[in-house]
Amino acid sequence: MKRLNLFILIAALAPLTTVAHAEDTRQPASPFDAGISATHHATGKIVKVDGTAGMLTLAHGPVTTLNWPPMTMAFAVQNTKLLDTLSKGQTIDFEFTYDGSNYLITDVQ
Ligand SMILES: [Cu+2]
Repeated sequence: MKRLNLFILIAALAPLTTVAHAEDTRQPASPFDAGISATHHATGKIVKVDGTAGMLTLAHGPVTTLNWPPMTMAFAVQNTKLLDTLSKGQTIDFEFTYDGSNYLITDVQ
């Protein structure tokens, strides 16, 4: 019976390993899992504003809809004019989506 319980535990943990791997490569496990048109929400502190590249680097909190832990990463910004209103050290609530190649910020509150 113990052996069976261990097997069930391993089987239950296996999908988590897949999620962790997908997270490492910044690629969704599948379009369905990533919800290509889905909008995700998070809170983050601005680490870098790059107006030239149109990128925002954020130390963001967990993103439950993507099974993401807190991390620091760069996001593309859909409306780059937003970057003029943002500065390093600011904490923002933001929404983003995956456009097929980048995580793209679509709204900042
Ligand atoms: Cu991230």
